Amino acid sequence: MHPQSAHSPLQIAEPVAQALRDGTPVVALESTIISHGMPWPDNLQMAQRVEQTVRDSGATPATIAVMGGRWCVGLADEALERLARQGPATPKLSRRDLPLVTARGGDGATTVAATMIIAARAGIRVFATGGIGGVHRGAAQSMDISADLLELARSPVAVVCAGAKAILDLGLTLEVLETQGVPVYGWCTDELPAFYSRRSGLRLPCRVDSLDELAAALQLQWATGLGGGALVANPIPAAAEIPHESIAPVIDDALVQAAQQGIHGAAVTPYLLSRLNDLTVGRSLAANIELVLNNARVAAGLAAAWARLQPSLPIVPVASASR
Ligand code: PSU
Ligand code: MN
Repeated sequence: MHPQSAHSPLQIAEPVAQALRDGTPVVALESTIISHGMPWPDNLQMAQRVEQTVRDSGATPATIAVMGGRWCVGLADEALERLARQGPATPKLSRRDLPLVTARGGDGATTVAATMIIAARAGIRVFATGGIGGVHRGAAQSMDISADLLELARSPVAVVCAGAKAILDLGLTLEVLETQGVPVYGWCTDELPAFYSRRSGLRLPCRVDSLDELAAALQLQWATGLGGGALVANPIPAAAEIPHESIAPVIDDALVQAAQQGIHGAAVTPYLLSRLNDLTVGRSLAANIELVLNNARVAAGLAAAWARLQPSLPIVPVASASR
């Protein structure tokens, strides 16, 4: 049985529900990256390629969004295309936004935070994205700290990402994760990756080189009641990376422009990503797509390792028709 009922907004698509019943690997995917993170039609292509990559890696993809007030886990092709076409016209939903949009029967694209909440409700433990939100530069003044970081301390989901987005203050982002007690695992790396670049110069407390070991750590975290989520930091493939020296000045320009335009709140991240895409003539977008695909592969492997660890469910005897 999965947690869908007349009183729950949760709506799990059949292939995902089937995989959850069977205990086969499932990977959650977010939708803000589609509607606010990339331009049409690259966003649709990216979303379809990520789902296909998850399938090719032996797991079932579950793209999550709010549609007509339903918390949809797994989107049909038409729904995915509609979301991609509408772009930023679909509101970006974080934890705070879920109750009212759901009550009004509205639509929304879920951020990392909102996707974690819905994935956890559906029983999905592994989620792939590009980069999480984090502590913005100048946060001492603006107090702009993504709700993604606090959600990582609450919802029991492992988030595979390429680090926090390079537009952020990565050092402060790690500090907040530490304060919140969120395990940050470097996947085959000793350093926090910097989204477009493989290295940030910031050392991580733990490096992991085995997905089985990672799954065992997650199992322990949840079985012991520690709760909360975990971050798996997976560097962008070397062939797709933009070296720190080339992207850093462009990010600085984009940040100045955002300040001049008075952009703030939830609009900051989408604004910066689209400015970077213009300023790098599409190179940042290409890197962003490659790192998401790379995260999808690792997440599918982790979901498989997680599935192997789960005890198989007892077979419920079915009442026999004959006596
Ligand atoms: N990663 C990407 N592109 C994105 C995002 C992440 O590669 O567009 C989105 C995620 O949905 C993340 C959100 O949760 O940006 C962070 O927004 P904010 O900083 O407003 O919390
Ligand atoms: Mn913010």
